[in-house]
Amino acid sequence: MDSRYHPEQIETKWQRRWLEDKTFRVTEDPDRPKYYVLEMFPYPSGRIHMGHVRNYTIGDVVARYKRMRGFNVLHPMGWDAFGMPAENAAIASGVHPAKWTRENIAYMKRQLQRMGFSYDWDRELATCDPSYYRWEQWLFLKMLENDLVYRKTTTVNWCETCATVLANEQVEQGRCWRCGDEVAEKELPGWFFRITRYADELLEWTDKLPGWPPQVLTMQRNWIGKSHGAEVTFPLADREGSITVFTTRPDTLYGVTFMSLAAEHPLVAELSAGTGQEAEVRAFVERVRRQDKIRRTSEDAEKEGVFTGAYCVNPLTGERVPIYVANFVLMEYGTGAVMAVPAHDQRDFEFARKYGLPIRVVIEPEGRTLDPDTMTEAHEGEGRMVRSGPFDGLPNREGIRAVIRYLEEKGIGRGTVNYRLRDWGISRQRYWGAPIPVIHCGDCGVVPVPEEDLPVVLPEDVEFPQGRVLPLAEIPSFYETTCPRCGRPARRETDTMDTFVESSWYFARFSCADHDGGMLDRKRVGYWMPVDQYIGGIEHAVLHLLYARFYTKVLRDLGLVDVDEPFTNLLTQGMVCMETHRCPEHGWLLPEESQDGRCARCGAEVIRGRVEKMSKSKKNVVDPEHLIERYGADTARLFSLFAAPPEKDLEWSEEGVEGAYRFLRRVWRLVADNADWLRQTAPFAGGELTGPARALRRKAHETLQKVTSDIEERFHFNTAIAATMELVNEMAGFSPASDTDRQVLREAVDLVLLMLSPMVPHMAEELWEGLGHDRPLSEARWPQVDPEALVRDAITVVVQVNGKLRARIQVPPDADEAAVREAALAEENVRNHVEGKTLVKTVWVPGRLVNLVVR
Ligand code: ANZ
Ligand code: ZN
Repeated sequence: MDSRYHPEQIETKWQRRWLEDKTFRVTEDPDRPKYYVLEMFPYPSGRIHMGHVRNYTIGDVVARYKRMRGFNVLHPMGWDAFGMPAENAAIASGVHPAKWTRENIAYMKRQLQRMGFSYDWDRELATCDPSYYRWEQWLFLKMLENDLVYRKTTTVNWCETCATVLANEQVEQGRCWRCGDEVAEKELPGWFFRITRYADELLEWTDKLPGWPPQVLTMQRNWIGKSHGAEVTFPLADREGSITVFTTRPDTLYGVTFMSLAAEHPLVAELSAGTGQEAEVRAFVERVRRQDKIRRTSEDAEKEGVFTGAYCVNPLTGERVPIYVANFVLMEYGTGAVMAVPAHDQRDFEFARKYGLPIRVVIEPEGRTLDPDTMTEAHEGEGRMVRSGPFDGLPNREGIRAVIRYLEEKGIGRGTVNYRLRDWGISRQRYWGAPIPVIHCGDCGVVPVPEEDLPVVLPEDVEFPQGRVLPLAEIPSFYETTCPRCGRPARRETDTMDTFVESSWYFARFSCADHDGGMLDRKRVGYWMPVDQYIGGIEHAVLHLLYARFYTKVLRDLGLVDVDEPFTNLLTQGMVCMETHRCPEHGWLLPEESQDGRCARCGAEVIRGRVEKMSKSKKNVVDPEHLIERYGADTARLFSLFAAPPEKDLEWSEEGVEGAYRFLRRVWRLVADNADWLRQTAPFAGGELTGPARALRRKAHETLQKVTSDIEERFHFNTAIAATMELVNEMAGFSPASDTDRQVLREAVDLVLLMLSPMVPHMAEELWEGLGHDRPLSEARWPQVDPEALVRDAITVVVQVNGKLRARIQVPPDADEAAVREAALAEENVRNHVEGKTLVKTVWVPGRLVNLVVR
């Protein structure tokens, strides 16, 4: 065996072998326990980045480890291949999105293979393939039949320049996040998934997912946002009609001093007509509708409004209440109308102060009297009801229930539940997505594409004009069709589906990726689902995971899967971070553009910035490909596992990488340099041991015990690796003097290779083979701790006299202070220092040290 470590040769060799032998291909085997580990599949952007390396390495260690533990492991990989970047690339360079995507997939697949990940490539799928999205279209039709999809016209944010709908998050101060042009509101029909029908179940299950990080569950709960409260009807003053509000605080009804409507509320125009406020209201409404909703509702946003000139009546007090339009009220939530209680709601408080509206305290906190004139903020907390007619004196929690009962009796309101969750709008006016399989007919209306006509294939043989992408609505050869029902000319739907739809079921499809008799092969899905361990970024904590959970429930209710939830355990890995570097002249610098603290181009002193998530925009990135070329995949893997526990952020450091590489070289040499005799020596198989051999064997098995529990219980690979490093150190310092010693070292070498094999599989395989094993490590089982090896029959205790080291003694591990003192005094060197003096005190640090204080 070459005594030098050559990762590039070893890695190519083993990667080829795994691929040729299909080592990691799996089939369903009812006799073996299954384990399904899945990393969030990537968008094929072109090249993998360090975030992928980290995510996929973690998953790979889990997959390989579980395999060694005897599980039948499913570990698949695929491509989340539809989406905007492909179209942006088309706009920028004229290359077809399909071509761009497929080339990226090929390139990234090679990169993943160079990392040595143990995927079953036979299950690879790309969501842009008709063989994938045809089933998505099929499910769309099933959902349509079951009233889980509907079409409605809504007001959307529309960017004319980009010719697309923008999500609220993509509108920044009224402008498009991409092109910066002003965003308009537009009435547009679109397709919606009825996720709200599952709101309660999605919420309930957040309490039944103990394998998920609690903060992710909290984010899911908040997103669903279930609020208990009441709807209360306020009749309009001086005219017919009424306004219904949603409130979570019916106990504050007596404190209402005005009413706030959303700018989009249908009554706004009517109420202000003829009041003299008309023009002002119209101007305000127009301005507010341009503000983005995230900002409108953020706590620190300026509360603004305008009086409509009209009044309504408080149904409990009969008082007249002025009606305002306010920017912080959203039409999409509740009823789009808020009964304002400035004494007990902070937004209303700020609004009232600004516009000089009255504040009336109706909830008095324990032991305090609130004065509306001097209050500096709303009292949103608990208290007793005051100035509330028949409810005076009630604790407000009870008051909520009492007021609701009263409203229901009088027929002016009712208890209700509200969700923040909205139905999922899946329509995108984009080319590069899965076509929505319906046809619009002038006579028959919306007609589903017949099942036998699926898939509705995205036309790929289109010429793209320079500088912009063509939506399907501009491709007549696509949309011109005939009605499947009446045969007359009709028009295909030209919206494509949100790409989150594809990622909502790919995990189930991996169970049976080649199935063409249906969307899912029930038997195989039954064997593999749910995913036992899902691993991915926290940025998907809300939408992707919620949609995937929703879809799983839909699939279940349509009889396609048997599980309630898709992912039993979830690990959200931290970010890969790195220091940023900037030149005053040349801006952000790549790591290699800064040398010894100076800009490589102009020599100016580099400004070192914060450690931040690696991002192209700040150039604090390292290309995994360079890392692999320079050190090999095993070093890249080991570093990303060793630098931090998986859920924490990882700070990239060149020294850390060097350290990982050095360690691997050290292991390599330890085995290679001794390969000749190691090969001839059988691993120690039990029996009496003494001295250093015994200690080494104990260390080896203690390490195995720790590594096993670090991986098994918490996926704390970093501490597992640290323990293995310690063991390797001890092995390097051990010089075998007998056959037994050699057997002990041989056993320890085998253990190290077994323990390292999930993390650095190439090197471990190569050394394993070099030692003469006839089966590869990929078939090996995880080793067992030998309890015998762990037994400690003596521990070493340091003996000091007046703080100076005088001896080291061996005592039984459970020896108490008296026994240790006695043993210490039996040592000659200790006796010499205490004889003739008085022992005044004994300091005993159990298991480690005894200090005899004498005078
Ligand atoms: C009166 C009141 C008094 C309220 C009080 C709060 C405190 P959550 O908990 O998020 O469900 N609200 C209702 N619809 C709204 C809308 N479309 N836009 C903005 N705010 C709206 O919040 C429910 C509360 O938010 C409701 O209870 C309402 O204000 C406001 F001391 O009603 B409350
Ligand atoms: Zn028709």
